[in-house]
This record gives sequence, structure tokens and C-alpha cells, in this order.
Amino acid sequence: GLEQIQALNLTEDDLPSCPKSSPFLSGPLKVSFPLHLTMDEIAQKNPWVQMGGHYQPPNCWALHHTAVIIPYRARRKHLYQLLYHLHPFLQRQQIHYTIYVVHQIDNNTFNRGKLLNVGFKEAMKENNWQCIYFHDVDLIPEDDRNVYGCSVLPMHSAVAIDKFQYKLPYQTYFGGVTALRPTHYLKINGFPNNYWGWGGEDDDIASRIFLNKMFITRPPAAFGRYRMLKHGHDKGNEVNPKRFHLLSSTHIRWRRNGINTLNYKLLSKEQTQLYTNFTKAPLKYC
Ligand code: UD2
Ligand code: MN
Repeated sequence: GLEQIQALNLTEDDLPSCPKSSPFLSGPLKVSFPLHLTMDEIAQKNPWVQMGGHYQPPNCWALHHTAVIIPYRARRKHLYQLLYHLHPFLQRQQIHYTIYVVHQIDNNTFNRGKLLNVGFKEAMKENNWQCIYFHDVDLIPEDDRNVYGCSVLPMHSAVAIDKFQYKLPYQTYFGGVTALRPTHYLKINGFPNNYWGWGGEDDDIASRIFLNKMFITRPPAAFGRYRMLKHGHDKGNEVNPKRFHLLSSTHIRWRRNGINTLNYKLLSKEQTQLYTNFTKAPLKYC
């Protein structure tokens, strides 16, 4: 990772820049889901990935420095499938990245927005990331021309998902896989902390972007293709009945509810072979 390159005293000046378009891209991918994946097996297939789920192209200076943040609870099989597909995908793109998993360990109602805020805060302590990807655990990209870097606008990457017949469900849709530069994320005050359960937080985030006079950009539909792993509604992530009510006042609340009011403790931080794991302490400890 960056630390080792720093230890070698290699800087941006010692390596040529990576090309604008990586020569390793293969375009449309045949995505399949092997049974019984293990961490060791995935790690063996990705020998260049370093402890904690870091990667940096060895022979050129990456154009993108990206943290991938995955909100997570009790989806082990999905996580393994995502790691199995995402590591090779990102390496072919010649980007510098780390995969972070933010784990809600308690049995309380799931809170995706808050987990993403925790992930942002902790990831930025680890490195000066230029681009943050917020990535559902169950979305597998199907075309590596969907490059995980940031542009000048907030990015919505999951344009065409099999679950929605590969069509955008509605124009302001901002679910699944999205990316922001840290400056833009801070400008919108991060994500709401008070959406408990399923739904609405993605529309709130989109609203925050529009309220700050920014726009969403998307990759071409042919690139932004994903398969969603099959699942029902998780226990502890029941549909949030307050979501429409909350959404109707985003314009009033966004300044006072977000990264500037985030309150949490980390229970642990650990580096595994394929990702860095942040476990948020149970709710009573915040
Ligand atoms: C949609 C959105 C998602 C989010 C959600 C509403 C798409 C493709 N995705 O997902 O971004 O806005 O609606 O909250 O439209 N998770 C766990 N464990 C749980 C519950 C959730 O790990 O027990 C994580 C996991 O990363 C999952 C994500 O939260 O992918 C979203 O939850 P979901 O997959 O159950 O909801 P879905 O597919 O309707
Ligand atoms: Mn899902």
C-alpha cells in the first residue's frame, strides 16, 4: 500500500502516471457465483492485494485513490462474492484502493446512512482518499469500464441493475453504488444518521446533493451494469415507515443531521487479507 511505497520513498515523481484508460480492462464480464468461497481461496487468487484489502498498481502512479465502503451485517456469503469479483475488477482498472467493511454488530434496526458516515470518518483517518465509493454488499459489477474513480460531480454508478430489468427506476435514483469526493461529501454534511430500517436514506442523500446545487453524473448504461445477489428483507431492516415524513424535511434538517452530528464508538478495527473491518459499538455505547 501507500505506506510501503512511502517506506521506499517512492512518490508520484518516481513512477510514470498510469494511462487514462487501463490496458487491462476487459469490458463486459461473465459474472458467475462460485459456491463455497473462502477468504483464503479469494486471497490466493489476489496475491497483489495487501493486508487490509489495499492495492496500488506496482508500476505506475494511479490516477484514482479510492476507498470502497461497504455497509454490512450478517451477509457473509454476499461479502465473499463481492470480494471475489471486486478485487480483480479494481486491479484491472489500475487504481489505488482499499476496501472497508463497516459492521453493525448489534441486533438493533439497521442504519445504513450512519454506517456510511462511520466508514467515511474512519477511512479518512487511514489515508487521504480522493474518492469514496459507497457500495452495497450485494451488487456485483458486470463491466470493468465502470471505473471506480471520482469526477467533478457526485457519481451514481448502479445505473442498470438486473433487479430493475437493467433500467434506472427513476431519474433521481441514487441507490446501490455511489461515489463522492470528500469535499463534496463534507459539503452535503455526509449522510443522515436517523434513517432506521429500510429505505429513504438514498433519496435523502440525493436531496442533499441537489440542495447544494450539485448534480449527479452516471456512467453509460452499458458500463454501469450490476447483478444483485438474491435476498429477502433482512431481519432488523424492516421498511422504515417514517421515511416519507423524514424526506419531506431534508431541506430543513440536512445542516444539523449528518457528519457534524455523528456520534459513535468503534468496537474494533482489524485488517483481514481482503478488507479492513470497522465494527461499530452497539447502540447503547453509540
Ligand atoms: C436498496 C438500495 C440500497 C439502500 C436500500 C434502502 C438498490 C440497488 N440498493 O437496497 O442502496 O438504499 O435500498 O436502505 O436500490 N445490509 C446488510 N445487512 C442487513 C441489511 C442491509 O449488510 O441486514 C446492507 C447491505 O450492504 C445491503 C444494503 O445494506 O446491500 C442495502 O440493503 P438491502 O440490500 O436489503 O436493500 P435493497 O436491495 O432494497
Ligand atoms: Mn440489496
